[in-house]
Amino acid sequence: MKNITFYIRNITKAIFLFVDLLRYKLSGKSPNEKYPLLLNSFYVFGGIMNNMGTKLLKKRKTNFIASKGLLGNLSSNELENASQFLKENGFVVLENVLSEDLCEKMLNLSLKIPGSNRVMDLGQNAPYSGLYNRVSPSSNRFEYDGTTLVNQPEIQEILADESLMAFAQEYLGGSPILDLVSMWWHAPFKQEADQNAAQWFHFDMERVKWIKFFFYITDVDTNSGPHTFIPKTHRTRGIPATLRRKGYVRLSDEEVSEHFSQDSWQEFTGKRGTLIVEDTRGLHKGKHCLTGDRLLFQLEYTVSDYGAAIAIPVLHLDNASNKMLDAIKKYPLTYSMIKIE
Ligand SMILES: O=C(O)CCC(=O)C(=O)O
Ligand SMILES: [Fe+2]
Repeated sequence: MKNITFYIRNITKAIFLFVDLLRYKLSGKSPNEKYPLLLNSFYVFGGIMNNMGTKLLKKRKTNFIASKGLLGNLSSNELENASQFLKENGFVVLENVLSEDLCEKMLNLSLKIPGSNRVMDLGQNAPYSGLYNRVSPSSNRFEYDGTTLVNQPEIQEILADESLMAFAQEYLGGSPILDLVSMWWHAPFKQEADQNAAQWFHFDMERVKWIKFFFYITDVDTNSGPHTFIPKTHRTRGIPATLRRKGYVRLSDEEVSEHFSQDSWQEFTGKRGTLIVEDTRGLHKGKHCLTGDRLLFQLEYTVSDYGAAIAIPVLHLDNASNKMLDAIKKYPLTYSMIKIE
């Protein structure tokens, strides 16, 4: 009886979500207040409503040139294999995507632009905004905001890259919209994994469908905070219901290992310039850092801006490189979640 009421209640919520997705498709307006229904439907149905929402909201594909840019060294066969691997496993690793020179420039940039501390669980550190102190970090995670980043020419090199858009589109099945630009340090401020710093396992769920590009800007070994993913958990019901139904929370290694043995966790060590493309609907974390540190740059592309409210980055035209300006002119939908002024 309890079970029947549970399903009736949640199927009703799924219907409300469907109506809201339809309303959004017709009006193009996302007031976001129905977003908790998307979360709820994921806990209960494990991605079925995300798949439906994707079909409904995805935009017609754009003609990108897949060989133009950072992934241009890969043959079309290699790109296809990488894409297939990503669909099957939820991640794919591509090495030497960023040049040494660009990584060095981004590393230097990270020490010149302001950012802020992620406040730790239990408030173990004080909030801080300013330049990063690599010698004496004051948080497990120090991060830069979207507006600061999109105005930097080094970052625009990556934002305007057509081969990344083509790769994202192949995965998403519709034209990609750039919806997150971020960069952060992992540092051994405290030796334990911090939940607030995304160092415990979790799934992301801000959109119906999205794909993340994680670029390592420093060399990453097992102690310096490698990104970690559990293969195939991005699939529909890939995360067991017992874990999903805990809600939008962080999960300890112990509870995750009851369902997925530690041997199956993919810990990505790699040289700077390495790119991990990942569907973070699957279980993942940034393993906490014990020694050294890690600088990571992240892009997210989505099929639709339906979902959680986020801060929209502002790009000042005076700061835009020619390549960036061309890309904005050519692909306005891709940059529709950046305010350009
Ligand atoms: O730092 C990482 O490797 C993962 C971060 C993450 O999962 C998040 O910010 O949601
Ligand atoms: Fe995450």
